[in-house]
Amino acid sequence: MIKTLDELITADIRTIAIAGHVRPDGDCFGSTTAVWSYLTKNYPELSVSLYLEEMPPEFRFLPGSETYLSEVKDSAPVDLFISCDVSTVERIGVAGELFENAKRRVCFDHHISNPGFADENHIYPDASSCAEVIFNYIPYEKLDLDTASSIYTGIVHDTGVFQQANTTPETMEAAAKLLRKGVPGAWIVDKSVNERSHARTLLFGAAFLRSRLFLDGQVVMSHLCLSDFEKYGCSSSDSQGIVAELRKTTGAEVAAFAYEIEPDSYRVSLRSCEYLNVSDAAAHFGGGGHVRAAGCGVKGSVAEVYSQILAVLKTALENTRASGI
Ligand SMILES: [Mn+2]
Repeated sequence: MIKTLDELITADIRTIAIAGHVRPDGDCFGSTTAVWSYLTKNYPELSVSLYLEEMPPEFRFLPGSETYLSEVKDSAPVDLFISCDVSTVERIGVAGELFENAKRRVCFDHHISNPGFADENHIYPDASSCAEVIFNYIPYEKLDLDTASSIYTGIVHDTGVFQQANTTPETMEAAAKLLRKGVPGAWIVDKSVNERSHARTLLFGAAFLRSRLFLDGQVVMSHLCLSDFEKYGCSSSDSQGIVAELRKTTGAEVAAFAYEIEPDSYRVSLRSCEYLNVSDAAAHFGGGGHVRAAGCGVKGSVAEVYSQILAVLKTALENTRASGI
């Protein structure tokens, strides 16, 4: 097993592709741009391409935001493919075909549901974020400010700004070391987490007004339809953060938030507070994620989505109680 990213760069490697997952989040952007930044600075002789779906404006301060690719233009096999924060092979975003043909495939991740789909898998379910995993593969003395800022961004996003249970002493130690490199921590949080358009504030409001309690208040659930996104001039990625707000509801162990991505096809985000394993619940629908944060796709009308999700959560809550966890 390698200990640093440098050990990946063997003499036979000329071309590298780095990729994150579909519907990228802050950890996906942070971890992939960290690897891209580190490799392009330290190995200028190599051809290093970064593949990402559209990067929203709040992440455009990250390295690579000017040069990333959203489609594969040259499908020649790459010598090394690096996936970051991708939990299953199906979730490799725009660079899927490059993964299939790559000569060597390496995965860095922290998803407990990751089956180890690459040739070499570096999966740490106890790490807060893939960015924290990447931090541990970069020699501290070689860590530059751009790369450090990317890692900090990934950690901030996957921990809900150090508020979630996945924030460990190791996470805080990594964050402290990143700040010592000069990372503008408060600015990154304001720019990429706190700031939002007024349209998005209205979208959040619509979801909050529609939220309801179920199962004796153990579950809080809401949804947004395609028509809502259209009404407020928002895209589905603008709904990120709604489920985390719902989760703050007093008495609710689980928050579920469904948003329509195609007619009668919903993406459902699940968050739990103290004991329910939402990764298992999401797996009922072919999804996955983490113990306290997971997601899945569910087809049907909005009423059907509610009934399917609530049925699985009801059983999961009953089984969890029965096993005394
Ligand atoms: Mn992540």
